[in-house]
Amino acid sequence: MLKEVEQFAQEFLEFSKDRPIRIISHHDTDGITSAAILAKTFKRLDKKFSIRIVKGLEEGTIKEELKRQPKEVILFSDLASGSVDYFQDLAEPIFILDHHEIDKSKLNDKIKIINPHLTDSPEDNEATGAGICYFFSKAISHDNQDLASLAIIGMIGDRHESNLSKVNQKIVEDANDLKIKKGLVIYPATRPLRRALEWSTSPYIPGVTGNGPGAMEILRETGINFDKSLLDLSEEEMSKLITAVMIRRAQHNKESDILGNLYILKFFNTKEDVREISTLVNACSRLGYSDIAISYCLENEKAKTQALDIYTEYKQELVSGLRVAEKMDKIKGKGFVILNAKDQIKDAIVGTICSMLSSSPTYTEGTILIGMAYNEDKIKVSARIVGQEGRNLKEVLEKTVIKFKTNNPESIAEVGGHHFAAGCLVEKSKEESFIETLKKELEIEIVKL
Ligand SMILES: [Mn+2]
Repeated sequence: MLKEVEQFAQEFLEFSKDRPIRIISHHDTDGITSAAILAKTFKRLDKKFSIRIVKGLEEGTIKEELKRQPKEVILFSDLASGSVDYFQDLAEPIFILDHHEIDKSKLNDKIKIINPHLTDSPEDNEATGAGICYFFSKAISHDNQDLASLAIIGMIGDRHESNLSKVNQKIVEDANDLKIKKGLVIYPATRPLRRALEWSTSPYIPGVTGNGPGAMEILRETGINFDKSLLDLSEEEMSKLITAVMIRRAQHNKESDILGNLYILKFFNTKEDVREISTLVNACSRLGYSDIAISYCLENEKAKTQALDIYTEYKQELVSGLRVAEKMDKIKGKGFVILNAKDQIKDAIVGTICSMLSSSPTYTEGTILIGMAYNEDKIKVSARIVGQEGRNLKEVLEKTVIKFKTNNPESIAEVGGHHFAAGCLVEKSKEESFIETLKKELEIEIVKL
């Protein structure tokens, strides 16, 4: 893939010689770090550019952006592979750095693209949007090697760290400031454990998560100093703590859920846990402050203060959202739970709330959790599964939407995601009809098992 990236970079530089660049990127951590890498790269080249961050690429957005041609050069990062349908009659080439699934048959010579799925060995080349942007940046100049840290943040954001592909391994080697330590995957690993344990929602630790005295108790029991961070622990202390957490999670006794690598980076000149940075960036962007998220990634001091404020607000929002979700009336069926929060939980966090609930011991493995929240005239639907086994959620939602559309042909409902986390948007006016279809689909799937 790296050879192809080099060629792509040459072609891109040639084509953008006298034109400003328009970067269009995704609103999650991977997309934000992608945009930050590109911004820094073009700044260093003294090139003019602008950035637009979007939740998804809708037809309207694409049309709007293509109007900027031929004055500007369009570069998509961490998205657009799923939108090749809209790129069939291009007058000018567009450039894409992305890792999402793609339909090869719809490519044409106006679509300039780097995507691991299009290479000879997709597995070796498995990378995130930020990873691909990093290779692009490094192909332009070796001096951009310092941007590997941003690619690492994107990698954690998209959860690529548990099984590093060959190219991801390269990024890890390039990131000079990165430290990796095996241990309990509670974050931030850089802060006092009494706090980190209390705030740990993933993994969820019964009696400790959200429970200050419980967090102190587990530390007392293991003889660990309250103010030590995970990073400070000796091997012996780490294994004692792991045992104590495992005992409290007896019903979920899978080591793989709580053990892994801790990633520590130097950021704003202090050691930071990459999981924490990633969550913070994601929070800022999802709450509508993608500009602050990008500036924070570029280590702007003013943005740091703002980003930390937003992050605090976000954590409070999550805690109150969790409370709402726990108290709310739910639609329960065999193997599934639907939380229709309407306007009681923000659409931006309903997916995160479902993820948090899916790691709590309230529900049995394999249970499908569906969260629904209003987003103006639409409803955001998020599906998560408890544990790591069970039905393919993207398929469940896709089948639901197909059936839903036979009764509601004018609906614009669209599904995104993957096996363990999927979502869709559907018209608010069709709420009842959608829930009915969804329930039927969830019940059918159970019969098959
Ligand atoms: Mn991504």
